[in-house]
Amino acid sequence: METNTKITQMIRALLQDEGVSLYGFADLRDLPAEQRDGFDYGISIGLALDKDVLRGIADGPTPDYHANYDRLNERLDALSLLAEKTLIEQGFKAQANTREFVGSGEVIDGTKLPHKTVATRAGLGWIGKCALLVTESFGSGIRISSILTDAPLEAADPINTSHCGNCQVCKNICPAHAISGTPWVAGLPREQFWDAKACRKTARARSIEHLREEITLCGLCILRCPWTQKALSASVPTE
Ligand code: B12
Repeated sequence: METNTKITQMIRALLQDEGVSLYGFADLRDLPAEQRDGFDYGISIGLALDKDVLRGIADGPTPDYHANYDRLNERLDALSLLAEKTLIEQGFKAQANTREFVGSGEVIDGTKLPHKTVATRAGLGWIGKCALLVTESFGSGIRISSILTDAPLEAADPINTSHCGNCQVCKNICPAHAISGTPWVAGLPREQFWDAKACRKTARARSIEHLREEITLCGLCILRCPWTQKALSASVPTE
């Protein structure tokens, strides 16, 4: 089907009006149809973490970090549902991959179509050695969500290789030793370069110690990433 400039422009205008920090359109047809629920296209949206809140987590997750985390999650779900509604009103099929629909990190260990996959397919960034999406504008200091659709959006070129180079900062500071240092390429299984169990265990311990709460917050790999540091020192407005 021909890409449709009209719907692409409409969604662009919607997301810009809503003040989304980062967004992109992905052609998902290279992925197995089952993994993408039969949808050919995806929209990746991102909201930057608050800079001051992020600067404050060097010694451990803070109540402000938890509050920012929750607020951005709520907003990402609302924006995903708004984009879904707009696409359906224009006669297309759409599915907002909200936390309610795909689950959240507190209860599951993985989803069949991670938001990060839609983000790299949309050219928003690469996967860092810490297994997070790293972007040029915000580093990994960004929370993301995704919407699937059959609207033939004008998709970006995907990013398939790491831009981390020889940097080992996240590996050296990760309190869970979850990061092997192996650079990501598209398709490399998570387990071959990053230990989710170690991350979850240590993040939980740090959250209990600093927040007295049974949640999975740490964020040191986000804060210390040189790309995040570059964004923190730049004058790019956050949400
Ligand atoms: C389950 C989960 C967890 C689990 C497991 C994490 C994991 N990486 O799997 C635990 C509890 C450990 C966890 C921890 C954290 N999480 Co968490 N988590 C999730 C959740 C709900 C599902 C992730 C999933 O499906 N994992 C399965 C594996 C296989 O996929 P993945 O690692 O996420 O992504 C891989 C694919 O995208 C693949 N990939 C990328 N491009 C392509 C292209 C192709 C062709 C292919 C084949 C593959 C591929 O490479 C990625 C790396 O392995 C997502 C939200 C979502 N629905 O996506 C949030 C999410 C990944 N978490 C997030 C965050 C911020 C964290 C923490 C930093 C928490 C904190 N704030 O302190 C830590 C650190 C996580 C880390 N370093 O990745 C953010 C990441 C944002 C970003 N910039 O990347 C997300 C996206 C939530 C959000 N709304 O923003 N989390």
